[in-house]
Amino acid sequence: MTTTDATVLVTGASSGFGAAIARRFATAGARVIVAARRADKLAERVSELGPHVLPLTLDVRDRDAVQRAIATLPKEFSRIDVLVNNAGLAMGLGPAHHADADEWQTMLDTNCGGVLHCTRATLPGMVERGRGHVINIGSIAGTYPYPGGNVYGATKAFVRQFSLNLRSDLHGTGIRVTCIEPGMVGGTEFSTVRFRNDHEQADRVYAGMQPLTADDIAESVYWTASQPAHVNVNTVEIMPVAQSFAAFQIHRD
Ligand code: NDP
Ligand code: 8X3
Repeated sequence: MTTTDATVLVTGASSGFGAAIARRFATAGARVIVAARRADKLAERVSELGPHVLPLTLDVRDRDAVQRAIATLPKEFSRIDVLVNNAGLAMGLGPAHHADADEWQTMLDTNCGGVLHCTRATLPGMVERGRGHVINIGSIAGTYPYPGGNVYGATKAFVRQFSLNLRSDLHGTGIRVTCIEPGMVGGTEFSTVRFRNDHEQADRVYAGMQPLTADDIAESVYWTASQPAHVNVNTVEIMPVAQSFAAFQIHRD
C-alpha cells in the first residue's frame, strides 16, 4: 500500500483536523471516506475534493450504525487501508465538582466509544488483507493534567493506551497503529464546542499566541501513514513553540 492508492476513512471530517486530513490524503491521490454527523459540511468536502471522496453521515457513538455503515460501503471504498479516528470533543473546562454529567457521558461515548466502534468495525478487514493503519487522534491532555481537563484528558489517556494495546494485539499482522497527540491547535471548532458556542471565550484561548494549525496535524498524520511498511510510528506528541510546561501548583494556608 502507498498513501497515493490507499482507501482512507477519516472520522470527524466535517471540520478542523478531519477536513485537513481528508484534504491531505485526497490531494495525494487517495480515496477518502469523510464521516461526521453534519451532512452539509461533508458535502462541502466532496465539492472541494472531487469524486474520490465519499461522504458518510454517521454518529460514531452509535455502534450498530458504525458497523452497518462500514459493512455496506460501496465496493471501491470498502477496503479501508487507513482509519483515522479523529472525531472527538471537549465539553466544559470547569472543575469536576461543577461538571455536567451528561457532558462527561458525551465525551466518553464519542472520544472512547467512537474510537472503539470504528476500530472494531474496520480491523477484521485489515487483518484479513494483511495491511492497514489505525491512526488515533489523542491529545497532550491524555498525558499532562491541567485544571478542568478532568474527563476530556482521561478520554485521551484511554486513546493513548488503547493505541499501545492495539499494537500488542496486532503483533505479526502487519497492521500499524499510531497515536497523534497534539497540544493547542487553532482555527478549528474545538474551543467553540468546549465553551458551548461562546465564540469570545473560544477566541481568548488563542489570543496573542501562535497555535498549531489543522494542516500541521494533517501533515503529521500523512507522514506517519507514508512511512515504509516496516516502520511503525507509535506516538507523535506535537505542540506549538508558544506552549510548554509549568510548575506544580501549591496550595498554601
Ligand atoms: P472540531 O470540533 O473542529 O472537529 C471535531 C469533529 O468531530 C467534527 O468534524 C465533528 O463533526 C466530529 N464529531 C463530533 N462528535 C461526533 C460524533 N458523535 N460522530 C461523528 N463525528 C463527530 O475539532 P478539532 O478538529 O480541533 O478536533 C479533532 C480531534 O482532535 C478531536 O478528537 C479533539 O479532541 C482532538 N484534539 C484537538 C486539539 C485542538 O487543540 N484543537 C488538540 C488535541 C487534540 P460533526 O459535528 O459534524 O459530527
Ligand atoms: C486539546 C488540547 O490542551 O486544550 O486536546 O487539552 S488541550
